[in-house]
Amino acid sequence: MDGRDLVRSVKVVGSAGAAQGLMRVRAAWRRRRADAAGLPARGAERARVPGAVRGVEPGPGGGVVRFARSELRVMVAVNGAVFWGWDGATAEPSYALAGGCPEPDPRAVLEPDTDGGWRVVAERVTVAVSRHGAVEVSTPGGVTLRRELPPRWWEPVGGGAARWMQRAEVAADARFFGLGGRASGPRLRDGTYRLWNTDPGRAFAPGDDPLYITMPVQVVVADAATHLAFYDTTWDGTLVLREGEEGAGSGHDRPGTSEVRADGGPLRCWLMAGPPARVLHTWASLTGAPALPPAWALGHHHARWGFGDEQEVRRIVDGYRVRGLPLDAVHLDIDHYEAHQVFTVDKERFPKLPTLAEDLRREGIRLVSIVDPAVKAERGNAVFDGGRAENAFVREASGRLARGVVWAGESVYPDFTHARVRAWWGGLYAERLAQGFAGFWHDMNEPVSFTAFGESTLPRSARHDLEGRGGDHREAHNVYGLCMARAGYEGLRRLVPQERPFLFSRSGWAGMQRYGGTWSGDVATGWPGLRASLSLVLGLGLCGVPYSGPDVGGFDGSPSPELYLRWLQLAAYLPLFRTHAALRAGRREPWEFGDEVLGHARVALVERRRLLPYFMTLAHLARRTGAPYVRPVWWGAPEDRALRDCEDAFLLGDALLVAPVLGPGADRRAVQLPRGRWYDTVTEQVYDGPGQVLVDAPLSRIPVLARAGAVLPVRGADDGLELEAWAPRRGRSGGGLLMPDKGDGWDEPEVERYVSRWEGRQVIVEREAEGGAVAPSYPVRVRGLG
Ligand code: NBV
Repeated sequence: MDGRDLVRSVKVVGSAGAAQGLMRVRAAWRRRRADAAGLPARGAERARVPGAVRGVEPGPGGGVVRFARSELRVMVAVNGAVFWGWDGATAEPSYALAGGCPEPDPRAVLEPDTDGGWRVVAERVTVAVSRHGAVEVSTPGGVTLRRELPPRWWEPVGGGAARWMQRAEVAADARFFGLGGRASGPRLRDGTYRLWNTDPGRAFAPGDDPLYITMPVQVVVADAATHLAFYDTTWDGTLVLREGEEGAGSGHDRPGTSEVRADGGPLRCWLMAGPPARVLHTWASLTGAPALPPAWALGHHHARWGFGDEQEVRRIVDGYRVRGLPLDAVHLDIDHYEAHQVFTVDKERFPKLPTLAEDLRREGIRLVSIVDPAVKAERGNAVFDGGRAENAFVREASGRLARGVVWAGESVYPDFTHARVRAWWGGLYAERLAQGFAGFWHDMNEPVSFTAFGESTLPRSARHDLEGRGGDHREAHNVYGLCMARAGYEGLRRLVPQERPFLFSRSGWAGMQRYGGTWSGDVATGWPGLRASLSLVLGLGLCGVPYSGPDVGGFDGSPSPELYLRWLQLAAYLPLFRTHAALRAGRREPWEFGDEVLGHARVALVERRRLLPYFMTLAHLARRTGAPYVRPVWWGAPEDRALRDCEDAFLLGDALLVAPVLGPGADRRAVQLPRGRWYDTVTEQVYDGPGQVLVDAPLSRIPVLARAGAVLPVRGADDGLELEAWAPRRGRSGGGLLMPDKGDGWDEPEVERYVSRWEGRQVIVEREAEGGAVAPSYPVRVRGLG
């Protein structure tokens, strides 16, 4: 920490000190009073189960099965996804679904099953409903993927939201993934996972759960197939997972179990099965295609809470330039606001922000602004006054504005679940654009209100519009960040229609990928934090959110030079590649860790820039197919159990396998390889999978392996496109894709398909075209020829 950092942090802590302390105590009491008055008292409850089957009513894609005390709607959609909803629950309204409920599959019909049950037989799945309401989904070959036992409800005798519980069984060999961004994954071990978006309030490590993004989305990988199950309720809940055991008691398998409990909301579920790529494709067709970032957002970003002023930003940018380190974006945190108020600028420290932005833009560097949802509740604050005139802020049940406390002091919160409020908020980004910002970083949108005790968010009784349906924060909390992202995204689409919005958000929910990405949040500096970073990116990708990344170096404290370097080397292969740290944390510029680290960091940064066309192609593929850029190593072979249990490596697209170093002192590491031949991309040494191999991992680099036959687009020496091809095995062929992208805008590039094959003693790369293969129009470099 330098002298100026110290002064700044003392100022912040000092000002946060007494005044904020008092505010937080008041806010905590206010919250408690609001809920005491505004929430229905939890009185006596009546338990209920569906009871016995009474009859059916066939309908499109399935139908309704009636039970003594409930009814179950089952529908198989044309995209192969299965929907079921109890108590009359329909697929809509839903914050997750993109284009509404998909069309039912006309070929799927409800027919009687044995034992008085019913079943729907479709092309890819069979859904059997037992006469007491168990729902079993199996493959066409008859292997059970998931068996949901009859649910249970607890209804308040005096009326109100019913709690419910649904227990499911999966294969004994199954592994669980997903549930949003979890620090302890990617494989979710036995335990209880809460479904309530939460700012942990400090830098988090793998033990911290829940975090900013929770989703009732689980990806289950088993020998028979992979499936994704989504319980579409936004209410607070928990998921208890327990892996099964093969040959457990007297040789019988014990199935894996998932038990979901929710405090309310509809009991409804979507399930899609198949190979991982198809599962994610179906999920994206249901919840929306991931937003396509502009090309610059796939480069390197440097952020900092507490840049101080314009001079310091320029000093850092110069630091990158003079050392030949690629830089594509600089992020300004809340300290560039006037007194921490959103949509303002501290004119003393940033007197000419638009000029700074323009100067940076000339060097190819974009400015990104943090955007916090809370608005300082003070007359004269234009956003507050404007929002009041719009009746935009969340109110308590009493009708008073719901006030919380954030950096700027007592604040109010826009109700992003209201279309009119979203439109108003989206318009405010005009001010940011006029300041020269090109991208947006949504923070504190769980949403956070600092509090002396109790939960640091809005009162549960606070009222929300919920798209006109009306409800309270119990239902709106988990989608607050999602709806804020929608407001920002749609605002930017209106304000700059010719550009792709770049937005990433700390909190969110199923479907958030439609509006942008996310980042790790305040990951703790330390080796466990580094591991958590990868867990988050992998888990979110499997939940349909392909663009994310950690704070390189960790959010707090000071990483050792080795840790910093290993973090940077990993993040160079993650979609969001951003260095960031807290106000009082140590420096994070690559030159602050000595010459050796600087040299190796340069290699990682330059390599990332070289891979940009590949990243851009992966971004397009994510949008078209739902496949995340960063995939677990089991992606192509979920039946390989050793891969399923491998958590310390990942596939970047089809071509690369990245094996980061996640602990100190390594100079080699073990890598679990999928089937096929792999080349170390630096030494070109050959490894054959499947199986475990030891590879070199000197401080200078992390192992990155290329798949034999792969063709990937990269940036050549003269900045033009080049194709890098890795020799296929003799007698085999390979290939790869390129989506030529203009960097921004809405042109739909055509997919270019390349094939690699041996011809005599040469490896040839050709482009597939109508009427036969043609020579590529880019230079080709073949590697791995030994
Ligand atoms: O805006 C300040 C920080 C930000 O740097 C960080 O990335 C966010 O996750 N923000 C949280 C609020 C303060 C956290 C202590």
